[in-house]
Amino acid sequence: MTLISLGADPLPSHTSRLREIDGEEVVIARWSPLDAHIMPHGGVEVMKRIVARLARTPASETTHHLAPSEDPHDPEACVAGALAHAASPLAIDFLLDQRRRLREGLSTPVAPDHAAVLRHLIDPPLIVAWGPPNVGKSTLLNALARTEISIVAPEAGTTRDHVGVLLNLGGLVVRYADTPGIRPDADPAEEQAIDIARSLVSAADLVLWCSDRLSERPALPSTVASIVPLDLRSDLGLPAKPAAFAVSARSEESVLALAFVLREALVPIAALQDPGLWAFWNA
Ligand SMILES: Nc1nc2c(ncn2[C@@H]2O[C@H](COP(=O)(O)OP(=O)(O)O)[C@@H](O)[C@H]2O)c(=O)[nH]1
Ligand SMILES: [Mg+2]
Repeated sequence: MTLISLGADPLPSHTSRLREIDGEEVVIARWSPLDAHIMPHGGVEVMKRIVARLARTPASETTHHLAPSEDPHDPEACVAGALAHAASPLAIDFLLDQRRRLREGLSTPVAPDHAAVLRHLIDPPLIVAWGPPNVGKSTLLNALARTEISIVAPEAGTTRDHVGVLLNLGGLVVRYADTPGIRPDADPAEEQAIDIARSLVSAADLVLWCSDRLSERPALPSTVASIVPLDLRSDLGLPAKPAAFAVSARSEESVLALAFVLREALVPIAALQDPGLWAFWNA
């Protein structure tokens, strides 16, 4: 999202609408006769294209990323700031509704466990795949990125704390880090990669604990916030005692089902449907 000066645009102040700019659907909210926020539903690449397109018009970009919580005494400004840099499309409606709740004087807060996970709408949570080599971890990432779930910003350095690939899992943008897997005869370069993987696991919001029908799930190197055990390459068969979510990269249906499970594990629908006030500026 970006804040721009639009010049002579007919959209009245304090209104918003859906528009198409170069084939991309965007929400435009006009705050004053000269300024508007543009919220593309795509990722960073889409935003870059829109900014480039606007550069060829009388509009000028005035700033990126209003910092949230700039003034905790002005919750509406905090919501506008969070809207400006929220990573997930799912955040837009939820944050806009917070504004309505503020205006209606609602003071009942969202449940504390919901408040914690809703933070993921603004700052993409980290998913790390951990498991032995050759069970299909990298292929799974490719499969996730090739379905309706898009890669949002493949190049490094495009967001704060960017690690891995940004994926849009049905409206929730996540950072996804693939890891090489532990090999007993690892060379020094592999050891280094495994050390990095260990530190990623300890920083993860969710670990995909992977194996396939023939392999064991390797011990996790640290405690983690949340774990989803996976049996990968399920089209080749399942373990004798299946106790995990079965996925085959060859089945788009199972990959989409996994995306839903991951989204639900990170930001459950119940949190999105919490009717309370999400006072994240006080957190
Ligand atoms: N049949 C089948 N083969 C797969 C699947 N996923 C990966 N593979 C194959 O398994 C091998 C190892 O996959 P890879 O993603 O490199 O494993 P990683 O080392 O865990 O990242 C490759 O030959 C893949 O083509 C799957 O879902 N089904
Ligand atoms: Mg791999």
